[in-house]
Amino acid sequence: MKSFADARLYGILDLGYVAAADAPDMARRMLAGGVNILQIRAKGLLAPDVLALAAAVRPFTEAAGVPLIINDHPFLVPRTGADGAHIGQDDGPLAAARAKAGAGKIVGRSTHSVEQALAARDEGADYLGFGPLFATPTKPDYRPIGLEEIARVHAEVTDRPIFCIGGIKLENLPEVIAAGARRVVIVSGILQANDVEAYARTAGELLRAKDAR
Ligand code: TZP
Ligand code: MG
Repeated sequence: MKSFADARLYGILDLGYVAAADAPDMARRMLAGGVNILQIRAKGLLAPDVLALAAAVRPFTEAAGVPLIINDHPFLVPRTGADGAHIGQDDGPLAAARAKAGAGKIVGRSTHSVEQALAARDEGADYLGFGPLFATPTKPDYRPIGLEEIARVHAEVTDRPIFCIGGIKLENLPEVIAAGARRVVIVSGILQANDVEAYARTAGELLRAKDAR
């Protein structure tokens, strides 16, 4: 598996946008476009269906050397051979998720403020989601953070990868990067692109260009 620390573009296979039957092929296209992490997010599915989906996607992430993360259901991680779990603010202590996911697995947490980011760091999250930066139909009912807090969260949390998320598209990615983001999650932008592979590749290039500066 490629280094998690090098990851810049985090893609989410969100079944709010993709039919389950199309999900493995969508995963293949996202990986061909170079997403560095792939999460399965299937809010409406029961655990057995998430398990089946993870089993179908797993060969693609494995071939690409990309970590497969399961949103919610940390207990599915050892059963599917996934690489980790992602939990939200309402999903209990990180240690409980880590115990279910198993030794050596990645556990990340969604955060919606700098204070939550510090708390997630302190409880040992392997990475943080930080957002939504902008209002987004993928996660309605959340107040957008805006761009100003990006610099502050990176100044305060320096020892954990931070993935900015929420309403990020190719159109606004340059300003998100200019505001201080090094890593991002793009959900609907990638999943609704005419050319998924090209969209992801362009996003990855924009993020890597920042490293070269
Ligand atoms: N957490 C914060 S915003 C968000 C999640 C899961 C959704 C991001 O989706 P999109 O479509 O890239 O705005
Ligand atoms: Mg959750």
